[in-house]
Amino acid sequence: MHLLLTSVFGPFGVDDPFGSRYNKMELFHNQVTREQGLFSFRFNHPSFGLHFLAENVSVPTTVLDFPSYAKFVREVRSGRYTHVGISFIVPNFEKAKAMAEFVRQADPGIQIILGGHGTSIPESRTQIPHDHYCVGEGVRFLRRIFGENEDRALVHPLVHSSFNKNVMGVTFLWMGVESKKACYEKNAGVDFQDLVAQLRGRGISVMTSVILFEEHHDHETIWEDIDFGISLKADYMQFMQLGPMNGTTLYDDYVARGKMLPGIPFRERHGQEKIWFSHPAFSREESQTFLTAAFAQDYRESGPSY
Ligand code: B12
Repeated sequence: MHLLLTSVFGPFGVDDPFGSRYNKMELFHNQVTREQGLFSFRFNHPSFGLHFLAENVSVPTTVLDFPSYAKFVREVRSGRYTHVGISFIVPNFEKAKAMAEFVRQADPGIQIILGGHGTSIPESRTQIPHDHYCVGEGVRFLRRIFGENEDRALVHPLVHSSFNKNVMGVTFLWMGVESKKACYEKNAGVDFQDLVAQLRGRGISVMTSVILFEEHHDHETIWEDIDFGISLKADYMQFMQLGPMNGTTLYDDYVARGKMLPGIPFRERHGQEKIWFSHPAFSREESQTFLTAAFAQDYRESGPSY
């Protein structure tokens, strides 16, 4: 037996049948420093989940980390593999589907295992060919398939930092501030101004995150949250659109209230272009312009992130 674990194929961040130029496979250039022109960071983050899975099963495993389609095809055709595991998130549904269909057609004897957040949508189960379907944690799931001891201790692989491939301790903290209004229980009573300053004072870089197009936002109040986020003076500032995803209470609530817009492809549900639900105060087009304006405002006030 031999397992191939793969994330979805590139290129990313280009307009093609599988993706769009608004959805790059990068943290900073896509969702943090995107309006900072020349100063925008370019980082490549490995598929942690796959390296974690490979480290924790005994069956010989190869990881393809964001391969080209050609490389994926070559690997599947090598004849080495009895199982191919595809990891994907919802916006990459079409890529996972194309990959699984290729495996089926190239060698029907290979067992296909689907995993990752993309398995939370029912369409993955019904439209993507598979033999095994993993929702949630994958180590035990794979150990079960390969007849291994499910309770063996978990080992964390050594994953190099995306920055200079360093191996570091905690030097960076990403904090979900979400909104000035403390709409979420986790943030009630937190003095973010103080918290960010304390962490930075101890040498920890902080990224704060604010969610735009929450229900209480209109054309004025959205700026209160944008300005609040910027005022915290973190090292990095992320703005993300509210994005109802299957399996969440928000999604169920919006479906029940008829707020989900029909016909928006999965590849457009990523949070850095247009919202995919109906908002009382913003059209889809406005959600794109306000998001861009938020990033631009942060750049104007705070300068480049460093
Ligand atoms: C790191 C990260 C990234 C990194 C790297 C992603 C990567 N491939 O590793 C970067 C910055 C590139 C990234 C980008 C994006 N991300 Co991201 N990311 C994360 C984050 C914070 C952690 C992922 C992680 O490594 N977890 C740790 C590992 C161990 O867990 P895991 O990957 O889930 O894997 C476990 C299981 O899922 C399962 N599993 C996974 N794969 C497989 C495969 C098989 C075969 C099996 C059996 C099991 C299995 O087993 C693993 C071990 O238990 C998550 C949030 C979260 N808490 O998970 C969001 C998250 C995955 N990202 C998300 C999104 C939306 C995006 C973007 C679209 C955002 C954007 N607009 O920029 C882009 C993607 C761009 C694109 N072109 O596709 C969403 C996905 C939502 C969904 N329901 O699909 C998440 C859940 C955040 C959120 N709550 O919205 N992301």
